[in-house]
Amino acid sequence: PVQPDIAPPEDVRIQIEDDRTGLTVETLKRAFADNLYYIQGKNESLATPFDYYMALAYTVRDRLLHRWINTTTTYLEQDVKSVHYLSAEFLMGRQLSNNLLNLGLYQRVLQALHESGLNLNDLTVLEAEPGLGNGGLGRLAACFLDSLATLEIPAVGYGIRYEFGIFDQRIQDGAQVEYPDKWLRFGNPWELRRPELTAEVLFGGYTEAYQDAEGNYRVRWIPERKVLGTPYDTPVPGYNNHTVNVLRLWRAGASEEFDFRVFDSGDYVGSVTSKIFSENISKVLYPNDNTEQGKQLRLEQQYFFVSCSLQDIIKTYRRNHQNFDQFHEKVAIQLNDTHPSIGVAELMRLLVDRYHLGWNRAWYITKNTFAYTNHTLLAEALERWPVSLFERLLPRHLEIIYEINRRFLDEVRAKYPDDTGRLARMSLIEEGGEKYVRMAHLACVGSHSINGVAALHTELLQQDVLRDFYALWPERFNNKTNGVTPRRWLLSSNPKLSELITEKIGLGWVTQLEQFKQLEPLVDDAEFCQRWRQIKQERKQELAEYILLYNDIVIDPNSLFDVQVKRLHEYKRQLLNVLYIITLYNRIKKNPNIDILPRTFIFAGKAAPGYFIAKLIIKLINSVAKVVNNDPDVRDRLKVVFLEGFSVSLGERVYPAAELSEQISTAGKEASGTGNMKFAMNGALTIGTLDGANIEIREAVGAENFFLFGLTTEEVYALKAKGYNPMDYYNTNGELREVMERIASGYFCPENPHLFQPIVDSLMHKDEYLLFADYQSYIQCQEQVSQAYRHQENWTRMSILNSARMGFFSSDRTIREYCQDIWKVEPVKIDLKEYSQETA
Ligand code: B1N
Repeated sequence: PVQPDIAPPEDVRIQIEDDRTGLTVETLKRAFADNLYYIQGKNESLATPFDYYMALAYTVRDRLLHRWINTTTTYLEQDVKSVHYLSAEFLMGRQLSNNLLNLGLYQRVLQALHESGLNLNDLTVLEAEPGLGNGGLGRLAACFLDSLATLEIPAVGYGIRYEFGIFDQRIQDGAQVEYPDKWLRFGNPWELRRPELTAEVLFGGYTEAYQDAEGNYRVRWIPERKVLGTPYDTPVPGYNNHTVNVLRLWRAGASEEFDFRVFDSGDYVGSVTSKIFSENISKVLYPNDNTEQGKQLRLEQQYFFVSCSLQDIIKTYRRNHQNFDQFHEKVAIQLNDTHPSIGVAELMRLLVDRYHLGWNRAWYITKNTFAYTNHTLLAEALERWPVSLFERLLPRHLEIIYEINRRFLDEVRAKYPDDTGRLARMSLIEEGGEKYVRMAHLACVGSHSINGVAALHTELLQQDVLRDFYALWPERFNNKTNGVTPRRWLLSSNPKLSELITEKIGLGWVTQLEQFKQLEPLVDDAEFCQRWRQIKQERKQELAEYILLYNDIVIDPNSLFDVQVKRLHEYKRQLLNVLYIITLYNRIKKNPNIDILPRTFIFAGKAAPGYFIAKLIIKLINSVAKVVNNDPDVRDRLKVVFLEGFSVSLGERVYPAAELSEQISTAGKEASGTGNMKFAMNGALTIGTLDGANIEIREAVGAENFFLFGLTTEEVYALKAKGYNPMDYYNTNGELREVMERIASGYFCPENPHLFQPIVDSLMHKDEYLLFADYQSYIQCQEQVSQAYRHQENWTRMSILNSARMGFFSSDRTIREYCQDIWKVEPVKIDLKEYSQETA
């Protein structure tokens, strides 16, 4: 709301008002009333707040449409090169506010609603969040779409329209309980169904060789079943321009309402069941972050959306081209991790089997079209599919993968004669016991670019997980440090801070975040610092009210807000944070009068439903909370809060209120992190390890404005190599021992004293993520944090410097780098000339 709305163009202002395009307060009001009546079928005396939300959403969507149509037409007519971002996840967050801000309509809609006696915020919170992703990977895809549209880059996001997104998390009796996410229950006003663009996807069956009329050897795939994919399009407007790109999500359906052969034979139920099988493909998002489940349905999902998307891309390309000669010059496809990497084999199949290109030509086009982003080094997340499953589900693709592998291994053999170890390591097929297809290898071989998501991560890819590929093709590797969009993560979620910043440096930062460095001199401006501090205080106050409402916990808005919000995973070490809380608790129990900085520890995050230890950690956090929050000795100096249902929307409330950002993963495990960037942009200081993008954040904000602790990646490797024994630390650290004894004693769960034994055992006997090794360093670092927080003026100074130096971490910078180095795409200006002519 801080930026002035874009002025309606002259010609729009004078034309006969159109309820679907008009941008004045008057037309907005009329359109809103019209949509309420004709779409929701309500008048003011019947309408619920949700009806008002829907009427407003349609009012906004109407105003997106002519920009959207114009953008599509312009791309087609100018035959531009486009980016196609293939991702199994898009965590878009709510659309209404974002679209209002990007369209420059926020103030006028505020006004129009006000004149109708309504409050915009009351309506925006009614929007169901499309939670079509797990965490960082899915949210990154959403930030990228915002930056692509803002940078006026022709781009399409392709994915799956899951009927159920990431589960709804509720905390019952301290434990996570999962509920289905019925986000489509009341309808989705932002999407347009496009049944005319339905694609067919084939599964199963067998292949056979044949000779065509010219005597060429060809292969035919005789599939066993067919599924239809129908696209649902969501507009993606750029900020303050006329570009509206599209997010195209595929929904699976049966190819025939009834299979008549089965129907005739009397198996009515069987025929309906087969329809349900097809619809299952887009039913639910797999709720694992950074781990693979290896389920057949997941491979079906991947192939389903990739095949639909590639057919769609080819269809669009062929509107302007007779042959495939320029395909890679017009089409860039980014693989968001290996989830869409079956695309390499699918494009080869389409080019060779359907369009009859020769293998070498098809391979050249494929390699120059695809690029691959790796998002994790964790072994348990690397995708591999049993060859037997592939054979059953995608027999033709398996043949193509074997042929790609045969030629690839010839290349390896030519460069490294007699190196059978290397051949086995690099092969697309993992041998020895059950055979697997290695999807990361397929992605590497089939792409001209391979990138990691932070400097350290790319370095480790090159030296470790993909070192053989780096040795063979060093020129394919590059780093693209992640970023986040300042539109959602500052302008929209922290309007008061945005207003203050804009007052001082103007609005340019919204698209040029580097301009934030102009804030640096203001750290010496006492009035500015005081206002900065004041705004943080107001956000803390608001979060305190939220916590009172939802958790029924009273927290002190003057305490240090120490926040760890992210997926629950052992490598992220929420447990290390808990060990510190218990350390403080033990100190208080020993000496109730100890001078301790008041702190509120805020956690949020979902655990994969099948991840036993992660769910037990949630239960431990809540059990510790119950004890700490209610022990009179603590005297409210410590509070522990677990917010249920972490989501994009909840993040929008939490980041602006945070003062300390916990980024405490074991060095070498977190590929990048992106929450770390959202916190720092909003003026939180980081306590963190030298992991992922933390390293670059620390370099940017200055070591003196960052709380560093813990082992480096090299030290982690060295410690593991020499044989890590957690008991070495346990035996020599009294406070650590007392913390573990406190947990093991059943103190936090008297009704079930052995409940947390699995956590105790896993730390004492294995401690895979080196919590004990980093414990002392973390405790000491937290003491430095406490000391620093007592000097409020200097803390505020550090807070401002953190924000001011975050320019690099805008996803606009990341996307500019992808465009220049990988995609070779240029901005395309969209003007609304055509619209003016039509309506003049
Ligand atoms: O991708 C983010 C990074 O900032 C995080 O560090 C990284 O952990 C995250 C399988 C994943 N890596 N891998 C996944 C998600 C779902 C799934 O089924 C793996 N998520 C990340 C953005 O680069």
